[in-house]
Amino acid sequence: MSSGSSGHSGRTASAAFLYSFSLLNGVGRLALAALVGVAAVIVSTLMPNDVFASEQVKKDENSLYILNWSDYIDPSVLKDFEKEYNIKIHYDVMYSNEVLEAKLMVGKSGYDIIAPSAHVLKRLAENGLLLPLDKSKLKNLSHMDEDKMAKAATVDKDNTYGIPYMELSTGLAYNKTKIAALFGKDFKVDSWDLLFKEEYLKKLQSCGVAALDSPSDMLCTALLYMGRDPESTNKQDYTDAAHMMHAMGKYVRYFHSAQYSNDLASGDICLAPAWAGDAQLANQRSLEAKGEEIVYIIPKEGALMGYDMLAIPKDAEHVDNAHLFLDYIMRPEVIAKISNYVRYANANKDATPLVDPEITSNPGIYYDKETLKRMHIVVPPTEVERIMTRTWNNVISASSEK
Ligand code: SPD
Repeated sequence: MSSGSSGHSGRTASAAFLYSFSLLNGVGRLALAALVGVAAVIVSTLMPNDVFASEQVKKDENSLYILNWSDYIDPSVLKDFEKEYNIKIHYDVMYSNEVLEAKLMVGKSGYDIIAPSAHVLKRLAENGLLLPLDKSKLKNLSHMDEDKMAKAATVDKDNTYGIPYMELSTGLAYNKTKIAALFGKDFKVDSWDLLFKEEYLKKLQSCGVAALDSPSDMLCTALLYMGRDPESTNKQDYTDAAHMMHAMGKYVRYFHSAQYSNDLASGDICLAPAWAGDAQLANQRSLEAKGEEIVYIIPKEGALMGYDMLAIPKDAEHVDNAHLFLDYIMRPEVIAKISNYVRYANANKDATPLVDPEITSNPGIYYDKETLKRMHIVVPPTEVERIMTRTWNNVISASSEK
Protein backbone atom coordinates (compact mmCIF):
# COMPACT_ATOMS: atom_id res chain seq x y z
CA MET A 1 0.00 0.00 0.00
CA SER A 2 1.33 3.45 -0.81
CA SER A 3 0.09 6.40 1.08
CA GLY A 4 -0.09 10.17 0.68
CA SER A 5 1.14 10.37 -2.91
CA SER A 6 1.39 8.21 -5.98
CA GLY A 7 3.39 7.61 -9.12
CA HIS A 8 0.80 9.36 -11.30
CA SER A 9 1.60 13.05 -11.71
CA GLY A 10 -2.08 14.08 -11.51
CA ARG A 11 -2.58 12.21 -8.28
CA THR A 12 0.67 13.47 -6.75
CA ALA A 13 -0.53 16.98 -7.50
CA SER A 14 -3.87 16.05 -5.91
CA ALA A 15 -2.25 14.96 -2.68
CA ALA A 16 -0.15 18.13 -2.53
CA PHE A 17 -3.24 20.23 -3.25
CA LEU A 18 -5.25 18.50 -0.52
CA TYR A 19 -2.49 19.20 1.99
CA SER A 20 -1.68 22.81 1.01
CA PHE A 21 -5.35 23.77 0.87
CA SER A 22 -5.84 22.91 4.52
CA LEU A 23 -3.10 25.38 5.46
CA LEU A 24 -4.46 28.36 3.54
CA ASN A 25 -6.64 31.23 4.65
CA GLY A 26 -9.92 32.14 2.91
CA VAL A 27 -8.52 34.36 0.13
CA GLY A 28 -5.70 31.90 -0.55
CA ARG A 29 -8.22 29.08 -0.85
CA LEU A 30 -10.25 30.81 -3.53
CA ALA A 31 -7.11 31.75 -5.47
CA LEU A 32 -5.69 28.21 -5.29
CA ALA A 33 -8.97 26.62 -6.30
CA ALA A 34 -9.10 28.91 -9.36
CA LEU A 35 -5.46 28.15 -10.23
CA VAL A 36 -6.05 24.42 -9.99
CA GLY A 37 -8.98 24.79 -12.38
CA VAL A 38 -6.82 26.59 -14.97
CA ALA A 39 -3.91 24.15 -14.47
CA ALA A 40 -6.21 21.19 -14.99
CA VAL A 41 -7.39 22.56 -18.33
CA ILE A 42 -3.78 23.14 -19.47
CA VAL A 43 -2.60 19.71 -18.32
CA SER A 44 -5.50 17.88 -19.92
CA THR A 45 -4.94 19.79 -23.20
CA LEU A 46 -1.20 19.12 -23.28
CA MET A 47 -1.28 15.57 -21.98
CA PRO A 48 -4.14 13.59 -23.48
CA ASN A 49 -4.60 10.13 -21.99
CA ASP A 50 -2.96 8.40 -24.93
CA VAL A 51 0.51 9.73 -24.02
CA PHE A 52 0.67 6.89 -21.51
CA ALA A 53 2.30 3.91 -23.15
CA SER A 54 0.11 0.79 -23.14
CA GLU A 55 2.80 -0.97 -21.05
CA GLN A 56 2.32 1.61 -18.33
CA VAL A 57 -1.46 1.23 -18.46
CA LYS A 58 -1.13 -2.54 -18.04
CA LYS A 59 1.15 -2.10 -15.06
CA ASP A 60 -1.44 0.11 -13.43
CA GLU A 61 -4.34 -2.27 -14.07
CA ASN A 62 -3.99 -3.96 -10.69
CA SER A 63 -4.26 -0.69 -8.80
CA LEU A 64 -6.87 1.12 -6.79
CA TYR A 65 -6.67 4.81 -5.93
CA ILE A 66 -8.52 5.81 -2.77
CA LEU A 67 -9.13 9.22 -1.24
CA ASN A 68 -10.48 9.06 2.32
CA TRP A 69 -10.61 11.22 5.43
CA SER A 70 -7.61 11.07 7.75
CA ASP A 71 -7.66 8.49 10.57
CA TYR A 72 -10.57 6.70 8.93
CA ILE A 73 -9.42 3.14 8.21
CA ASP A 74 -7.61 0.27 9.85
CA PRO A 75 -4.45 -0.03 7.69
CA SER A 76 -4.50 -3.83 8.08
CA VAL A 77 -7.78 -3.89 6.12
CA LEU A 78 -6.03 -2.30 3.14
CA LYS A 79 -3.15 -4.77 3.37
CA ASP A 80 -5.53 -7.75 3.58
CA PHE A 81 -7.42 -6.52 0.50
CA GLU A 82 -4.18 -6.11 -1.44
CA LYS A 83 -3.13 -9.63 -0.55
CA GLU A 84 -6.47 -11.26 -1.33
CA TYR A 85 -6.98 -9.59 -4.71
CA ASN A 86 -3.42 -8.81 -5.76
CA ILE A 87 -4.43 -5.17 -6.18
CA LYS A 88 -2.13 -2.35 -5.09
CA ILE A 89 -3.84 0.37 -3.10
CA HIS A 90 -2.68 3.98 -3.39
CA TYR A 91 -4.19 5.82 -0.47
CA ASP A 92 -4.46 9.60 0.01
CA VAL A 93 -6.09 11.44 2.90
CA MET A 94 -8.18 14.60 2.89
CA TYR A 95 -9.49 17.00 5.50
CA SER A 96 -12.54 18.59 3.94
CA ASN A 97 -15.54 17.99 1.73
CA GLU A 98 -14.94 21.31 0.01
CA VAL A 99 -11.54 20.21 -1.27
CA LEU A 100 -12.90 16.87 -2.42
CA GLU A 101 -15.69 18.62 -4.30
CA ALA A 102 -13.30 21.09 -5.93
CA LYS A 103 -11.08 18.19 -7.09
CA LEU A 104 -14.00 16.31 -8.61
CA MET A 105 -15.32 19.44 -10.32
CA VAL A 106 -11.95 20.03 -11.99
CA GLY A 107 -12.10 16.45 -13.33
CA LYS A 108 -9.54 13.66 -13.78
CA SER A 109 -9.02 13.43 -10.04
CA GLY A 110 -7.38 10.04 -10.57
CA TYR A 111 -9.31 8.44 -7.73
CA ASP A 112 -11.39 5.26 -7.94
CA ILE A 113 -12.96 5.52 -4.48
CA ILE A 114 -13.86 8.73 -2.67
CA ALA A 115 -15.56 9.40 0.67
CA PRO A 116 -17.89 12.42 0.45
CA SER A 117 -20.34 13.17 3.22
CA ALA A 118 -23.90 12.31 2.18
CA HIS A 119 -25.00 15.86 1.31
CA VAL A 120 -21.89 16.30 -0.85
CA LEU A 121 -22.49 12.97 -2.58
CA LYS A 122 -25.90 14.33 -3.53
CA ARG A 123 -24.39 17.37 -5.24
CA LEU A 124 -21.65 15.35 -6.94
CA ALA A 125 -24.29 12.98 -8.32
CA GLU A 126 -26.49 15.86 -9.49
CA ASN A 127 -23.49 17.28 -11.34
CA GLY A 128 -22.89 13.99 -13.13
CA LEU A 129 -19.58 13.37 -11.38
CA LEU A 130 -20.32 9.91 -9.95
CA LEU A 131 -20.73 6.47 -11.46
CA PRO A 132 -23.92 4.56 -10.63
CA LEU A 133 -22.92 1.48 -8.62
CA ASP A 134 -23.22 -1.89 -10.33
CA LYS A 135 -25.17 -3.68 -7.61
CA SER A 136 -24.71 -7.08 -9.29
CA LYS A 137 -21.11 -6.78 -8.09
CA LEU A 138 -22.10 -5.86 -4.54
CA LYS A 139 -23.44 -9.06 -3.01
CA ASN A 140 -22.64 -7.87 0.50
CA LEU A 141 -25.25 -5.10 0.27
CA SER A 142 -27.50 -7.65 1.99
CA HIS A 143 -25.59 -7.00 5.25
CA MET A 144 -26.44 -3.30 5.34
CA ASP A 145 -28.85 -1.86 7.89
CA GLU A 146 -32.16 -1.10 6.12
CA ASP A 147 -32.93 1.99 8.23
CA LYS A 148 -29.54 3.53 7.64
CA MET A 149 -29.73 2.71 3.92
CA ALA A 150 -33.14 4.40 3.85
CA LYS A 151 -31.67 7.50 5.52
CA ALA A 152 -28.87 7.57 2.95
CA ALA A 153 -31.47 7.13 0.21
CA THR A 154 -33.05 10.45 1.15
CA VAL A 155 -30.03 12.11 -0.51
CA ASP A 156 -29.12 9.26 -2.90
CA LYS A 157 -32.32 7.86 -4.41
CA ASP A 158 -32.34 4.05 -4.35
CA ASN A 159 -28.77 4.12 -3.00
CA THR A 160 -27.64 4.55 -6.59
CA TYR A 161 -24.25 6.20 -6.13
CA GLY A 162 -22.93 5.38 -2.70
CA ILE A 163 -22.83 3.09 0.28
CA PRO A 164 -22.80 4.54 3.80
CA TYR A 165 -19.33 4.00 5.24
CA MET A 166 -19.51 5.52 8.72
CA GLU A 167 -22.22 7.28 10.70
CA LEU A 168 -21.08 10.29 12.64
CA SER A 169 -22.11 13.21 14.77
CA THR A 170 -20.55 16.60 15.41
CA GLY A 171 -20.51 17.04 19.18
CA LEU A 172 -18.30 18.66 21.77
CA ALA A 173 -15.11 17.06 23.14
CA TYR A 174 -13.29 18.25 26.23
CA ASN A 175 -10.57 17.26 28.66
CA LYS A 176 -12.38 16.42 31.90
CA THR A 177 -9.43 17.14 34.18
CA LYS A 178 -8.60 20.49 32.62
CA ILE A 179 -12.21 21.72 32.51
CA ALA A 180 -12.69 20.73 36.18
CA ALA A 181 -9.51 22.63 37.06
CA LEU A 182 -10.82 25.75 35.28
CA PHE A 183 -14.48 25.73 36.30
CA GLY A 184 -14.61 23.49 39.39
CA LYS A 185 -15.24 19.76 39.68
CA ASP A 186 -19.03 20.12 39.87
CA PHE A 187 -19.27 22.16 36.66
CA LYS A 188 -21.56 20.35 34.22
CA VAL A 189 -20.70 20.44 30.53
CA ASP A 190 -23.94 19.89 28.64
CA SER A 191 -24.17 22.91 26.35
CA TRP A 192 -22.49 24.52 23.35
CA ASP A 193 -22.14 27.58 25.64
CA LEU A 194 -18.53 26.60 26.24
CA LEU A 195 -17.68 27.01 22.60
CA PHE A 196 -19.78 30.04 21.79
CA LYS A 197 -19.97 32.26 24.89
CA GLU A 198 -17.18 34.75 25.31
CA GLU A 199 -17.12 34.47 29.12
CA TYR A 200 -16.18 30.77 28.81
CA LEU A 201 -13.88 31.16 25.83
CA LYS A 202 -11.84 33.78 27.67
CA LYS A 203 -11.07 31.26 30.39
CA LEU A 204 -10.60 28.34 28.03
CA GLN A 205 -8.04 30.22 25.98
CA SER A 206 -5.33 29.28 28.48
CA CYS A 207 -5.79 25.52 27.98
CA GLY A 208 -6.59 25.79 24.27
CA VAL A 209 -9.67 25.68 22.03
CA ALA A 210 -9.70 24.49 18.41
CA ALA A 211 -12.51 24.34 15.86
CA LEU A 212 -13.34 22.31 12.77
CA ASP A 213 -12.56 23.75 9.37
CA SER A 214 -15.92 22.71 7.99
CA PRO A 215 -18.44 25.41 7.03
CA SER A 216 -21.58 23.28 7.30
CA ASP A 217 -20.56 21.63 10.58
CA MET A 218 -19.65 24.91 12.23
CA LEU A 219 -22.34 27.21 10.84
CA CYS A 220 -25.24 24.76 11.17
CA THR A 221 -24.16 23.92 14.73
CA ALA A 222 -24.16 27.65 15.47
CA LEU A 223 -27.71 27.87 14.06
CA LEU A 224 -28.80 25.02 16.35
CA TYR A 225 -27.24 26.79 19.31
CA MET A 226 -29.06 30.00 18.42
CA GLY A 227 -32.34 28.09 18.30
CA ARG A 228 -32.66 28.57 14.54
CA ASP A 229 -33.37 25.97 11.88
CA PRO A 230 -30.07 24.21 11.09
CA GLU A 231 -31.35 23.88 7.52
CA SER A 232 -32.32 27.53 7.27
CA THR A 233 -32.45 29.09 3.81
CA ASN A 234 -32.48 32.60 5.24
CA LYS A 235 -29.26 34.47 4.47
CA GLN A 236 -29.60 36.56 7.63
CA ASP A 237 -29.30 33.41 9.77
CA TYR A 238 -25.88 32.71 8.26
CA THR A 239 -24.80 36.31 8.77
CA ASP A 240 -25.75 35.97 12.44
CA ALA A 241 -23.99 32.60 12.72
CA ALA A 242 -20.89 34.11 11.11
CA HIS A 243 -21.01 36.95 13.61
CA MET A 244 -20.79 34.38 16.39
CA MET A 245 -17.98 32.55 14.59
CA HIS A 246 -15.97 35.77 14.26
CA ALA A 247 -16.33 36.32 18.01
CA MET A 248 -15.27 32.73 18.67
CA GLY A 249 -12.41 32.98 16.16
CA LYS A 250 -10.65 35.48 18.45
CA TYR A 251 -10.15 32.76 21.04
CA VAL A 252 -9.65 29.71 18.86
CA ARG A 253 -6.05 28.55 18.30
CA TYR A 254 -6.74 27.15 14.85
CA PHE A 255 -9.39 25.81 12.51
CA HIS A 256 -8.46 22.34 11.28
CA SER A 257 -10.48 19.15 10.97
CA ALA A 258 -7.88 16.56 12.01
CA GLN A 259 -5.25 18.22 14.19
CA TYR A 260 -7.61 18.60 17.16
CA SER A 261 -7.78 14.87 17.84
CA ASN A 262 -4.00 14.60 18.45
CA ASP A 263 -3.97 17.85 20.38
CA LEU A 264 -6.77 16.75 22.69
CA ALA A 265 -4.86 13.51 23.26
CA SER A 266 -1.59 15.27 24.04
CA GLY A 267 -3.24 17.91 26.24
CA ASP A 268 -2.28 20.78 23.88
CA ILE A 269 -5.92 21.83 23.72
CA CYS A 270 -8.77 21.17 26.14
CA LEU A 271 -11.94 21.74 24.07
CA ALA A 272 -13.08 21.35 20.46
CA PRO A 273 -16.16 20.65 18.41
CA ALA A 274 -15.44 17.11 17.27
CA TRP A 275 -16.54 14.20 15.15
CA ALA A 276 -17.55 11.26 17.35
CA GLY A 277 -14.85 8.74 16.46
CA ASP A 278 -12.01 11.27 16.45
CA ALA A 279 -13.01 12.28 19.98
CA GLN A 280 -13.01 8.62 21.06
CA LEU A 281 -9.59 8.10 19.51
CA ALA A 282 -8.35 11.17 21.39
CA ASN A 283 -9.79 9.70 24.59
CA GLN A 284 -8.10 6.35 24.06
CA ARG A 285 -4.72 8.00 23.35
CA SER A 286 -5.03 10.51 26.21
CA LEU A 287 -5.93 7.80 28.72
CA GLU A 288 -2.94 5.75 27.59
CA ALA A 289 -0.52 8.69 27.64
CA LYS A 290 -1.66 10.77 30.60
CA GLY A 291 -4.59 9.07 32.25
CA GLU A 292 -6.82 12.06 31.41
CA GLU A 293 -10.31 11.46 30.05
CA ILE A 294 -11.56 13.18 26.88
CA VAL A 295 -15.34 13.30 27.15
CA TYR A 296 -17.57 13.54 24.07
CA ILE A 297 -21.10 14.90 24.45
CA ILE A 298 -24.12 15.70 22.32
CA PRO A 299 -25.05 19.09 23.86
CA LYS A 300 -28.59 19.72 25.04
CA GLU A 301 -29.25 22.18 22.18
CA GLY A 302 -28.67 19.32 19.74
CA ALA A 303 -26.02 18.33 17.24
CA LEU A 304 -25.59 17.37 13.62
CA MET A 305 -25.36 13.79 12.47
CA GLY A 306 -24.69 12.29 9.08
CA TYR A 307 -23.01 9.69 6.96
CA ASP A 308 -19.75 9.60 5.13
CA MET A 309 -20.28 7.59 1.98
CA LEU A 310 -18.06 5.61 -0.36
CA ALA A 311 -18.56 6.31 -4.05
CA ILE A 312 -16.87 5.91 -7.43
CA PRO A 313 -16.08 8.99 -9.54
CA LYS A 314 -17.53 8.94 -13.07
CA ASP A 315 -14.06 8.98 -14.66
CA ALA A 316 -12.52 6.32 -12.38
CA GLU A 317 -10.01 4.14 -14.22
CA HIS A 318 -10.31 1.01 -12.07
CA VAL A 319 -14.04 0.51 -11.83
CA ASP A 320 -13.97 -3.27 -11.29
CA ASN A 321 -11.36 -2.94 -8.56
CA ALA A 322 -13.45 -0.21 -6.95
CA HIS A 323 -16.49 -2.51 -6.83
CA LEU A 324 -14.36 -5.31 -5.36
CA PHE A 325 -13.24 -2.89 -2.66
CA LEU A 326 -16.77 -1.69 -1.86
CA ASP A 327 -18.01 -5.26 -1.58
CA TYR A 328 -15.03 -6.15 0.60
CA ILE A 329 -15.74 -3.20 2.90
CA MET A 330 -19.33 -4.46 3.34
CA ARG A 331 -18.16 -7.81 4.74
CA PRO A 332 -19.33 -7.61 8.37
CA GLU A 333 -15.97 -8.72 9.80
CA VAL A 334 -14.10 -6.13 7.72
CA ILE A 335 -16.25 -3.10 8.53
CA ALA A 336 -16.41 -4.18 12.20
CA LYS A 337 -12.62 -4.23 12.27
CA ILE A 338 -12.60 -0.67 10.87
CA SER A 339 -15.17 0.54 13.43
CA ASN A 340 -13.12 -0.99 16.23
CA TYR A 341 -10.08 0.90 14.97
CA VAL A 342 -11.56 4.31 14.05
CA ARG A 343 -14.28 4.18 16.70
CA TYR A 344 -17.15 5.28 14.47
CA ALA A 345 -20.50 3.52 14.01
CA ASN A 346 -20.93 1.78 10.68
CA ALA A 347 -24.12 1.08 8.74
CA ASN A 348 -23.79 -2.71 8.52
CA LYS A 349 -26.35 -4.54 10.67
CA ASP A 350 -24.48 -7.86 10.65
CA ALA A 351 -21.31 -6.14 11.84
CA THR A 352 -22.82 -4.78 15.07
CA PRO A 353 -22.26 -7.96 17.15
CA LEU A 354 -18.60 -7.86 16.06
CA VAL A 355 -18.03 -4.26 17.18
CA ASP A 356 -16.48 -3.67 20.59
CA PRO A 357 -19.37 -3.29 23.14
CA GLU A 358 -17.56 -0.27 24.55
CA ILE A 359 -18.28 1.41 21.18
CA THR A 360 -21.80 0.08 20.53
CA SER A 361 -22.94 1.05 24.03
CA ASN A 362 -21.64 4.62 23.70
CA PRO A 363 -24.73 6.74 22.93
CA GLY A 364 -22.54 9.37 21.25
CA ILE A 365 -21.47 6.77 18.66
CA TYR A 366 -24.34 4.27 18.36
CA TYR A 367 -27.12 6.72 19.28
CA ASP A 368 -29.84 5.69 21.70
CA LYS A 369 -33.43 6.87 21.20
CA GLU A 370 -33.06 9.82 23.61
CA THR A 371 -29.92 11.12 21.94
CA LEU A 372 -31.42 10.67 18.46
CA LYS A 373 -34.16 13.16 19.34
CA ARG A 374 -31.50 15.88 19.51
CA MET A 375 -29.72 14.94 16.29
CA HIS A 376 -30.22 16.67 12.94
CA ILE A 377 -29.27 15.58 9.45
CA VAL A 378 -28.58 18.65 7.37
CA VAL A 379 -28.62 18.69 3.57
CA PRO A 380 -27.97 22.27 2.49
CA PRO A 381 -29.22 23.20 -1.00
CA THR A 382 -26.50 24.41 -3.41
CA GLU A 383 -27.47 28.07 -2.92
CA VAL A 384 -27.11 27.77 0.86
CA GLU A 385 -23.85 25.85 0.47
CA ARG A 386 -22.47 28.78 -1.55
CA ILE A 387 -23.49 31.25 1.16
CA MET A 388 -21.85 29.04 3.77
CA THR A 389 -18.59 28.70 1.84
CA ARG A 390 -18.33 32.46 1.31
CA THR A 391 -19.20 33.18 4.91
CA TRP A 392 -16.72 30.59 6.13
CA ASN A 393 -13.83 31.89 4.03
CA ASN A 394 -14.37 35.30 5.66
CA VAL A 395 -14.33 33.74 9.12
CA ILE A 396 -11.05 31.92 8.37
CA SER A 397 -9.43 35.05 6.85
CA ALA A 398 -10.40 37.18 9.83
CA SER A 399 -9.19 34.58 12.29
CA SER A 400 -5.80 34.16 10.54
CA GLU A 401 -5.25 37.92 10.78
CA LYS A 402 -5.72 38.06 14.54
N1 SPD B 1 -11.30 11.06 11.02
C1 SPD B 1 -12.45 10.93 10.21
C2 SPD B 1 -13.24 12.18 10.05
C3 SPD B 1 -14.44 12.03 9.19
C4 SPD B 1 -15.17 13.28 9.03
N2 SPD B 1 -16.17 13.29 8.09
C5 SPD B 1 -16.67 14.57 7.77
C6 SPD B 1 -18.04 14.85 8.15
C7 SPD B 1 -18.46 16.22 7.74
N3 SPD B 1 -19.76 16.57 8.21
